[in-house]
Amino acid sequence: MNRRLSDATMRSISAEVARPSYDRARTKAGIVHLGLGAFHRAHQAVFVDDCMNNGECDWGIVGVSLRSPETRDALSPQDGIYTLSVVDGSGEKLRVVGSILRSLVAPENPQAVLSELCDPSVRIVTLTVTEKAYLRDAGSDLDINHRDIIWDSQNPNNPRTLYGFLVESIARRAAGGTVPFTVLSCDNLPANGATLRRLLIAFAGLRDPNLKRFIEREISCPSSMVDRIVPATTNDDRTRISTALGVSDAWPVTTEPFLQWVIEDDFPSGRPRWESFGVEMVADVAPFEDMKLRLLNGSHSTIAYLGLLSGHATVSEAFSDPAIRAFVSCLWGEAKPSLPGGKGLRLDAYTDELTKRYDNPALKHRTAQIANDGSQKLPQRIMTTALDRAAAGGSFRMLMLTPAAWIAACEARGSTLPSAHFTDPLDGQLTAIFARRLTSLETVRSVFDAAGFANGSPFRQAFIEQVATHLESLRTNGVVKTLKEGIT
Ligand code: CS2
Repeated sequence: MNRRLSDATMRSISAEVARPSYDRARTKAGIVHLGLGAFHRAHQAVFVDDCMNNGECDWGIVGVSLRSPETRDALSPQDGIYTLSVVDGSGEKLRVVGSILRSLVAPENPQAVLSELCDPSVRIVTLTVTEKAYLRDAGSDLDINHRDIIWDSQNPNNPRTLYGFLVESIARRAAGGTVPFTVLSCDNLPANGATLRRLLIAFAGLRDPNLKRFIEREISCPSSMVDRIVPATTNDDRTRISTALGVSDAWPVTTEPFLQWVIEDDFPSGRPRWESFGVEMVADVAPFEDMKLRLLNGSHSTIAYLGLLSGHATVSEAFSDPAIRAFVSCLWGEAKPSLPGGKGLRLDAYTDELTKRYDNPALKHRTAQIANDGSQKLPQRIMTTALDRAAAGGSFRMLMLTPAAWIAACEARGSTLPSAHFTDPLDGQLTAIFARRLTSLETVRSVFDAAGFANGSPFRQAFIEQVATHLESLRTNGVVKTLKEGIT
């Protein structure tokens, strides 16, 4: 199939496929998005497409990849449009999304990105850059010794990091009398807006105290909780979806029906009417964020590592393993008392729904995909939950099985798992630790040191001992026996 999906061919695709009702030639960009991955295209871009379908056509998106050109290379010949495929046991629904107007690759042309960010029509910058792009040190402050942070603080016109781009464009807009944009983090970090703001201010302080004060005074960074499970697109997805369309789509995205976005309503320069399409605009996102990070993401990482150790390639496969399923239920039992509940947050209903979502047989969400970057994810998914439980005198035994499974899965790479099956920013240090063939206790202590887990907490030693007990069991008895003993 040679004809590509594009503005021109969109008219000829199967009538069953939904598509933009607005004229894309008459749209304008109001949002710049940093981190143009599949998640953004199955989540924020869909809500914006809803708003554009409803007549709000000046909120189009300029998508920016901070690293690789693949998404831009796939989308540009298609005029930025792509297919969203929503799957569950009952079938597949296709929709062409038109909200991404153009895409850029930051390392190829940082000036073009700065110029989009300085466009007065742009009033919001959204981000899905993943945990590690926030460049935090072990104490969660800005890693001022990171080479890209040093570069960006000395080369404002040629940035590499999200901070370099944001701070330079904020400065240029201020100098030109353009209203500031709102910066909306959509990453899985606790208090993502406040965290981003703190790091942004720290970076600005490296450049100029006046700029730092300007950001403190003028820049709004609302927090948000985003939720939708979006597996990486496969070639099977490309072929199946292109066949259904009758034209070829080089990068469709496949996802589940579930979709949630909760946003702190603080947009001084305006925003789309997202609330018309199910977005919850609230005063405080924290309870939603904690619930999602601790119950969804915490169990997701757990299923990923236990699944990998048990030979399961996808979440639905791992979750139908009775030992893993029973363990996850106990893990939720241990995590829930750390959450407030109430205020419409019904924790049992939430985990019942999660059970259904994980069971979705049509979603081929690879355990190896979720396993990436564990050292960056476990602090907010597992450690803070355990710290809260410990401080309240509660149990953290189940929770500590997740870091043990993470360490065991990292250790298994190159033997029972392929060597680059998943990756982590700490891989260099982890490989060196494993090469020393240490006892479980020494291994866990070294990994906690490297990752900064529970740093400064009075419970750190108890955590290390509990993780070591689980790791020893995983090493000698395997997953099934460890889980059985872990939940009795
Ligand atoms: C997952 C998340 O890959 C991962 O780490 O846990 O991407 C998860 O699928 C989303 O947060 C769901 O909203």
